[in-house]
Formats: sequence, C-alpha cells, structure tokens
Amino acid sequence: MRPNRKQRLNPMDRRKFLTTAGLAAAGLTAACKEGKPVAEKELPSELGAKVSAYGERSKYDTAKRLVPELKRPEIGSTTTPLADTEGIITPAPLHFERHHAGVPEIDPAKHTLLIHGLVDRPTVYTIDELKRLPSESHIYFVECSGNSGREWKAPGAGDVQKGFGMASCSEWTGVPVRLLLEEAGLQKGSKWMLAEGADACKLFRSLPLEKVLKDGLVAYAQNGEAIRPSQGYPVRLIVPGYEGNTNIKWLRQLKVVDQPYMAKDETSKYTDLMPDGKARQFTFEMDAKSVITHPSGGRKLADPGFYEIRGLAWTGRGRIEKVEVSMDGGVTWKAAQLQEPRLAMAFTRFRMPWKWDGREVQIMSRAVDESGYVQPSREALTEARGLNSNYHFNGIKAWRIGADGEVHSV
Ligand SMILES: Nc1nc2c(c(=O)[nH]1)N[C@H]1C(S)=C(S)[C@@H](COP(=O)(O)O)O[C@H]1N2
Ligand SMILES: [Mo]
Repeated sequence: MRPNRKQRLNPMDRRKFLTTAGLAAAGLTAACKEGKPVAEKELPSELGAKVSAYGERSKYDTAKRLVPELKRPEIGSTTTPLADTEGIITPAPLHFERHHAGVPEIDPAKHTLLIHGLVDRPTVYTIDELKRLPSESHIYFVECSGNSGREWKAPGAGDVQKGFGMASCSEWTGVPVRLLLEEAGLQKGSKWMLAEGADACKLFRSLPLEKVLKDGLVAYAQNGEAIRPSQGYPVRLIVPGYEGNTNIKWLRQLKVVDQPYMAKDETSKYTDLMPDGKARQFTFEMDAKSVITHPSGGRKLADPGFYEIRGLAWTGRGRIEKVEVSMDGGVTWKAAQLQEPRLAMAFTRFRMPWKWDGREVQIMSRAVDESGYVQPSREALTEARGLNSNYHFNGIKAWRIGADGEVHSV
C-alpha cells in the first residue's frame, strides 16, 4: 500500500531507519546527531514559489566553477567543483571551461559545418541539417591535458577543484563523424582529419582518421539540452578519451588529409618534453587517473565516525576495471565499490565506507583500466617522464587528514 502523505513526511520514520541494528553496528549512526522532529506547525503553510520556464537551483546550493584572476579573462580556464558533484554527470553550468580566445557568440541559423579534403563530395551542413541525421548519445569525459599540470613541479598545490577540476563528464548527443565522412565518400590515401573551430584562435588539430571513424561525435547537445556556448554552441567535436584540446568547440570544418598538419596547437603546444630533450607529440589518449573527491583538500571532517570515501576515476583507454584505496600512505590497498554501469571513456564513481578514528591518516586512490594500465605513483611517473612536462600528469594523489579533521593536499 502507498503510504499516505503524513506517513511519508513523518521524520520519525527516518530515525527508525537509522537505528536499525545493522547500520548502528557499522557506526553509521555516529554520523547523524539525534535531532528533534520538525513540529507540524513549523512546516510551511503558505504557497511556495511559482512555476517557472527554466529551472534554477536552490539558493542554498552554491557550488561553482573556480574563476581564476586573469589578465585577459577571455583566455583561460575554469574548473569543476569536483568535491561538490555526485555520481558521474557534471551539470553543464559546472562543466570546466578552457578557451584560447573567449566564447564566440554564434547564431545557429548562420553557422555551418564544412566537410572537405580527400572526399568525393565536399559538403556543407547547416545545424538543422545535422540534426536531421541519425544521432547517438554517449556519456564521455573531457579532460584538459593540462589538468593537474601543477603537480609536476609543485606537488600538493591546491584542492581537488584546483588540481583536478579541468575534467568533467556529460552525455553528448550528435552525429557520428563516421556517418558524415562516409556520406562525403572517403578517397584513397585519406589517413588523418583536421578539425577547426570558429573562434578567434582558429584552434585546429590533426586526428588519426581511424580514431574519429571509430567513435568521433559531432555533438550539438549536452545532458539533454543544447550545448552551452562555453562548451561549443552550436556544435563541437567529441573525441572520446583524447586530450581536451582535440574536442574542437564551435566546430566549423573537418578536412580529410593524408598526414598530420603540424598545426601551432600540436607543435608549440601540447607536446611533452622528455628528460632527453626530445618531445612526445600526438599524445592523444588520457592515461588512467583517479582522485578522492570526498574527503578532499580544503575540507574538514566534523568529528570521528562514519564517512563514505567517494571519488572519480577515468581513462582514455576504455573502461575503469578497478579502483583501490589506501588508508596507510600506500602500504595496503583495498578495492573500492564501482558505480555501474561502467562506461568506456566516462567518469566512474567509486565509493568505500570508512570509519575515521580521529587519528591523522593519509588517503589515496589508484585506478586500473581495462587495458591493464595502472595509475602510477608520482615518483614512478616523474622517473619515466622527467619534470619538463606541463601536460598529462596522472600520478596518484594523496590527501592527509589531520587529527583536527582538516584535509590537506600532499
Ligand atoms: N575552438 C576551440 N576549441 C577548443 C578550445 C578552444 O579554445 N577553441 N579549447 C580546447 C581545450 S584546450 C580544451 S581542454 C577543451 C575544453 O572543453 P570545455 O571548455 O568544454 O571544457 O576544449 C578544446 N576545444
Ligand atoms: Mo586543454
């Protein structure tokens, strides 16, 4: 039988639930203070706010992107408040931003996408024409290759938003690149694809044709609505698992070519200088990474007792296979529970129940992906790559919780 309204609202039900023997044994009740039930007369008796055309969040919910002080606020990046997000989807207004020349204002009625190069039928699509084509939706993360870049030289700087917040995860809807290129008719000798945006920096990247034919997406929607201007409205390229800058926003052309074009954004930038003075180029795939988002740097645990350790893991090589958590500075590891379904090239949420005894402790997480790749320690990573890199830092991240409950980055 469906409980009536009064029963559903009865705060006593919740208390009864929390004092169930099993939960009490797990120490869960320590996380919840015994409270007075809200008296019926304290509940609102007047009408609430009126209906609205577009939803706003509660005024009490204040999670926001971090906007750094910038000489040119158009050229820079903001970060997702990972400690305040749950599950695997980043709300679009909290998706990190990285712009090389600001957010262009584009009228979708005037914007077009040109497909040309080594194709039989060069084609220009309007946005409406793109939307008529067969579509797909996929949940994918986007991570800037510069995310956690500070950790190369200054480990322990910042909290989880500053240090890891240039990664977000959305459901993207659009047309597979494969469909567009097959419609245009690929010619012999086609091996790479150039993608260019319509903003002032003319960011363009060369991408292996094999990859974009496999899962490249020309996306016009994010989390069920039109892509936001800062994410590339009206249309962007999504290259699942590849470094953020290949996900060209405000996409205006795809050109099929026979070789990479050595664009400014793949020579002057987005290469990784190794200890021997040579640079790695076209390091597209984002390596497996994980971070504990709760508890994490800058936050404070109220008192000893039950906590759920929560975090995110992702990899550019498919699915996350396993996430292990260590509570003793990396000596012993225990497998965390992974949220299902585990999707390829998407955030994977991990969780682990934990009872804090009030003593100083170091917590960290380590991801393993389906290719067998294990997230390295900072030492192993810098041993292999040196300290000249700015990009692709994915070393294990530790947080230290002091006896006062304060969480620090180490
Ligand atoms: N046209 C264009 N596309 C772009 C960029 C840009 O400045 N212009 N920035 C790139 C970089 S460096 C990253 S990390 C991602 C960030 O995507 P987001 O702003 O949606 O998070 O977009 C990429 N696509
Ligand atoms: Mo980026």
